[in-house]
Amino acid sequence: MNPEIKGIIFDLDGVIVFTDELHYEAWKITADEMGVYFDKEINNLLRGVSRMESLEIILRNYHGEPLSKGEKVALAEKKNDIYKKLLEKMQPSDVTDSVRDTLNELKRRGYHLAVGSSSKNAKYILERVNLLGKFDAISDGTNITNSKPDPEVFVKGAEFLGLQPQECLVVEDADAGIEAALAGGMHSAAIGNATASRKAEYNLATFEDLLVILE
Ligand code: B16
Ligand code: MG
Repeated sequence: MNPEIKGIIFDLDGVIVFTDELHYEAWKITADEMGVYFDKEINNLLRGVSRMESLEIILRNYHGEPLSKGEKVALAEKKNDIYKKLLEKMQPSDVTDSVRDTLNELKRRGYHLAVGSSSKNAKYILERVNLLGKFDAISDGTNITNSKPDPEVFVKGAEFLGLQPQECLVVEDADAGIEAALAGGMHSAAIGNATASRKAEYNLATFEDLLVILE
């Protein structure tokens, strides 16, 4: 237990919900149409990375005529249209009982809860899974200019909660997100993919482990 921690800022994709498979499907269709090689390993590099930066990573395997800024924006929009169609299928049962019960318990213990996500679709996703009302603040891709590992999304999240960075714990599944939390002067807890690098202050085996470190 760290008495300094008053707020928890959760990354969305890979922590609260698992939209990485839907990102993969949408990028795969877009890349296939362009004849660009794309697989799950490359998709892993896109965790926590903004849409346009994700496109740049995918285009490392593009060997055609140089693309203009407008063409790149059109490709990113095309991917997002496919992704949004896939998101329409999301429903409350896509959030595990473990996540829902843990959020409820953290709220009961008096913690302020926020989301800190690179996604511009964060609010829509939270609405689909009926979690929007659970968070006191949302900081997402619509209110930032620099994406993770820049700390901006979490610094804004702390501001929205009315807390100092050192009063917040960031929960992240991406190394870039843990680096962002460290750069922002926040406490950090890694889950899933981000645990391997051991960069975070805490490593969570399961989401409900949060209740142990915040006992
Ligand atoms: P969008 P997070 C991130 O969400 C995803 O992990 C990443 O793959 C995606 O490119 C990014 O959001 C932007 O998403 O295209 O919906 O704006 O992990 O930061 O919650
Ligand atoms: Mg993530």
